[in-house]
Amino acid sequence: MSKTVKVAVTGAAGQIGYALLPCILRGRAFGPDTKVDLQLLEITPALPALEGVVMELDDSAFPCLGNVVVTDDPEVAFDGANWILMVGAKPRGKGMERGDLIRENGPIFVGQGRAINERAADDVHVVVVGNPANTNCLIAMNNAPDVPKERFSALTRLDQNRAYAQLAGKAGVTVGEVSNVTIWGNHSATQYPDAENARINGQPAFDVISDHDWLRGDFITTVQKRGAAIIQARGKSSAMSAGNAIVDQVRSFSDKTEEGNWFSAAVASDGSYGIDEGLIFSFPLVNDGQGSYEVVQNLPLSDFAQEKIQATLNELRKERDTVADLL
Ligand code: NAX
Repeated sequence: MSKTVKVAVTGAAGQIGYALLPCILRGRAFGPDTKVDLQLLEITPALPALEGVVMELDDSAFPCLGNVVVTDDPEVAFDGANWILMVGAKPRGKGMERGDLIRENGPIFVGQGRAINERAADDVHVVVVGNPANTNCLIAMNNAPDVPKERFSALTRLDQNRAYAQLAGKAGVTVGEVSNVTIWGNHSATQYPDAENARINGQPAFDVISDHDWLRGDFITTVQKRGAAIIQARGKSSAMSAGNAIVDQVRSFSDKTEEGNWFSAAVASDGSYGIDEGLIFSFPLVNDGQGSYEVVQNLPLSDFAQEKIQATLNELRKERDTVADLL
């Protein structure tokens, strides 16, 4: 193994953790020649289940697997971590509103944000998955003032992957022929999956797919509500596709973006497209492969698109107000 990376995963005994850890250890996230030291965080009652997951990791004989730490202390889990994948969060209970969930999970990200600030490696990157992902990320970032804001992102890659799959299916092509899809805004039902700037085999998606009502209607709502459709069908929320998307997002923040394409992730706004600075908002991004990324500028946005973006922005502003005391 040529190098070692320390990866902390929170909520590691949950169902996404179970799908994510093998993806990482098969070398997809950091390459087959990188040894991965895992630092797995859970709440105390879930530690026995997490021990069971570690037994399965051992039994998988992954050549990449280095040391494994199992803990219920964020300071231990984040110690020297180069990547922190924040999957752990309380699930939305029956009758709970989104606002209740935000207040329920917010404090977790205050404590864990502080632990990142104190203990993580200087080059740490953080990906927040636990919902409400954008606002949890905002809280963690604001409680880790010594870590550059650009190192924090919330997961909207699953939404992007869902949008790729929908467009490919409609056009009768493979997902590899789809590009330039953007998820704007919040990882929630207000997100705006943008087909107006998307391409299929290099051509505008609106030229390739003649059913424009679908592009402006069912395409958007299918992506927005895909999580609920999976729960309806499977009785459980997305886990395999979520684990896969987390690895995709890690890669996108590590590798140079393919020429002419971009990827979506929710990051601290730099004011681009009129989005409030510092708000965690999903944008089209390109990575230079040298450790920094930029928001793709000047994408044309129709009145329809602007209205959608305004709606998801309004939701994120409201979420920010709900947790103002935690920032
Ligand atoms: P699970 O309930 O299976 O697992 C969550 C795990 O987090 C549990 O094992 C729990 O013990 C642990 N946990 C709770 N509080 C913790 C804390 N303070 N510190 C450490 N661990 C803690 O949920 P799972 O299906 O794995 O989903 C995890 C999170 O991802 C949820 O919040 C879910 O809503 C969110 N999702 C986000 C997605 C995204 O695209 N951003 C998509 C998938 C997923 O729905």
